Amino acid sequence: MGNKLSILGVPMDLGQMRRGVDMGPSAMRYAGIVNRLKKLNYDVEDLGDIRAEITDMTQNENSSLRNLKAITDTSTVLADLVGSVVEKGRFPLVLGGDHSIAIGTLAGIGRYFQNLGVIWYDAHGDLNTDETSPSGNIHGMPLAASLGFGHPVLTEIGGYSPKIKPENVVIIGARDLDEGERKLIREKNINVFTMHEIDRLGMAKVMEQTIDYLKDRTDGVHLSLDLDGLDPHDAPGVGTPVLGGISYRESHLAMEMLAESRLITSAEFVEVNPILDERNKTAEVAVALMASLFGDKLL
Ligand code: B3U
Ligand code: MN
Ligand code: MN
Repeated sequence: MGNKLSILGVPMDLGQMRRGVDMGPSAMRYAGIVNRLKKLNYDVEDLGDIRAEITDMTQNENSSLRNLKAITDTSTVLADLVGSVVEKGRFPLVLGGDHSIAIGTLAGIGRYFQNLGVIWYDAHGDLNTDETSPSGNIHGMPLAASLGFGHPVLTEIGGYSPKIKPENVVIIGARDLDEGERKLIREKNINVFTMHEIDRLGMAKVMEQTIDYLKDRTDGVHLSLDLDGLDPHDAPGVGTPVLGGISYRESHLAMEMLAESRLITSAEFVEVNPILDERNKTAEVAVALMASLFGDKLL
């Protein structure tokens, strides 16, 4: 990771049903992300928010892919912008928005790497397709779409597919997987550290194994961090909280170990919903984790 960062906000809330997650980028800015990173001696450029499509959610033309057109249009704009950040030799730091934005982020980054690794830090697998999704919510599909599975309108965003390979993905924190997601994980042999493994091994071992595995086989690693990967006690401001999650402390350790590894080449922090939050706590947690990811240490 160099020392030039570009922050890009994506006020998208159409990938799921709870309004308010479009205010995530503002909440993270309010929690001080720009100054925090400047203090760590980064050259920080805030590109502001992209214009996300807005639509009346009651007008869902397709209940197995809700708001498909609006999400596709926004993802295409996002992919181009993220691509231009990479071209300038800067690190893209994307602030969501719901997790559907990862389709655009990965579409923007994927073409610059032969073997892009992905760390998917999340309570969920986000490995549904329009055929397996129980909800039709696209924020449950971005990892599948980026791997090339699902509806072609989603998998072809950015004009190529797939963006990433199953063997370069590591999911951390999973504890709510749908049947179709489990099947895909088994079929494609996707690496998953569920909460069971995190409890058994401890976060230090989980991150050691993740880093060891990815460092030899990838030429860049994207961190896609869904705040619902954390326990809802630590990150209450998310649309689909799942009990029994990763703690704040474990998450800091994970980010610090990633900083030490110098593997991460792009990142996004998603699903911060200020309307469901307690006094902006979840945005503050997100900002604290970003600071650790970018090398903040006590000593
Ligand atoms: N797997 C479920 C629920 C879900 C996915 N991502 C979130 N929730 N945040 C689905 O709707 O696909
Ligand atoms: Mn997610
Ligand atoms: Mn999630």
